[in-house]
Amino acid sequence: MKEIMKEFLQQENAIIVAVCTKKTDNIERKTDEIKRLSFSAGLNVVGQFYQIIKDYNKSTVIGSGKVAEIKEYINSCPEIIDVVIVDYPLSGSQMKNLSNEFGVKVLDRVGLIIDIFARGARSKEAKLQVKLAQDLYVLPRLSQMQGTSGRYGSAGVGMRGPGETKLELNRRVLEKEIESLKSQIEKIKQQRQSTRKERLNSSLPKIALVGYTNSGKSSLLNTLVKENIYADDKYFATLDTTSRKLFLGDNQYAIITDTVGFISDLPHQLVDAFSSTLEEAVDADLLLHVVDASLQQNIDGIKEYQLNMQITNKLLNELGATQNRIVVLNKCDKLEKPHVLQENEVLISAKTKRGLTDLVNAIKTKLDL
Ligand SMILES: Nc1nc2c(ncn2[C@@H]2O[C@H](COP(=O)(O)OP(=O)(O)OP(=O)(O)O)[C@@H](O)[C@H]2O)c(=O)[nH]1
Ligand SMILES: [Mg+2]
Repeated sequence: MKEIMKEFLQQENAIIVAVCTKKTDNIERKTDEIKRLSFSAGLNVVGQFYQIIKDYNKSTVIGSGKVAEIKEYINSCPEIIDVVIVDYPLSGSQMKNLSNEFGVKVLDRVGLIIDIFARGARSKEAKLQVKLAQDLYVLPRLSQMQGTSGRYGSAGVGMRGPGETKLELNRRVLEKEIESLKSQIEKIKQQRQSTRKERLNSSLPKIALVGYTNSGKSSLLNTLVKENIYADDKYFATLDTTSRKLFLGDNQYAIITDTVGFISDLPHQLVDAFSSTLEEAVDADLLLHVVDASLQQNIDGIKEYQLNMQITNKLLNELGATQNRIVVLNKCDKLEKPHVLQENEVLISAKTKRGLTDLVNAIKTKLDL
């Protein structure tokens, strides 16, 4: 009966395990974020656990007591559990050990984020980049994943998208595929650079929308250019770069670009694979750093939206983005208390359109128009 129900629903059931290693880690935020990531990967979260790690267990990361507790839950749960998501980077052997203990597939945060990207990739370039990220993720784990009694061999979370068949491959073939993907991506990059030159020649100033995932970048672009680009209440709704012409009044225009969102611990495989897209996106005259200002929860002395800003700034620095920026505090319609604006900040709502005139004026000032 359980099997019939599951086949009917076609949604995988997951258990999530939040792992805190630092005093500063906030369990609630970690749990909430891994839950949202799981939801964005189409998973049905049926159980949640957490562990604060002091003495790190080399073979399973989480302690044996916690492993036993989760195992017990899986065995007694009326639902069939398909996957356990551990919010910690796992090596191949740790994945294998945990998977053998639980009797189900085990995925870490990196694998989960790559899976969300794999589900969402639409353009040829995004698909190649995701496939490269998947291959880079699987390569050091290949033998262990193959050795886990076929648990990773089937479809489902962690196995979907452009890289579906890779577990049948041997190491050498996978390495060759990685080289081929890199050269295909490089070719597309060169093509992009020549169209970029054409765009630069058009001499319009360039603006890039950057920020934490789900902050409202695509919604803002839609509001500004009156379009209907995909925006959704889930993580990583946008994976492709979209550019539009933005009217700033008085016969003045700019090119505005929306791109993939950031998150804490964005897998380096994804940053590497998407580097050309990310670099191009942030290579603008002006950055609009979009922030979900409604995330007001206090996390160890700092508000959640400020923490997201710090994470975005760190990633921007790593990408070498140093240019002018405006901090766009979005979702002000959800704010309960008035916000005291700092220098370079604009308060808006992409939903209700509040503050848009202030934003356009700030853009014009920064661009010297
Ligand atoms: N209340 C409110 N919701 C908003 C506002 N702007 C965006 N949202 C909602 O926030 C969610 C995320 O919006 P997106 O525009 O997809 O966010 P994004 O930054 O493009 O996200 P990714 O592409 O996933 O990185 C959607 O459900 C939007 O409807 C706003 O001003 N107010
Ligand atoms: Mg988006």
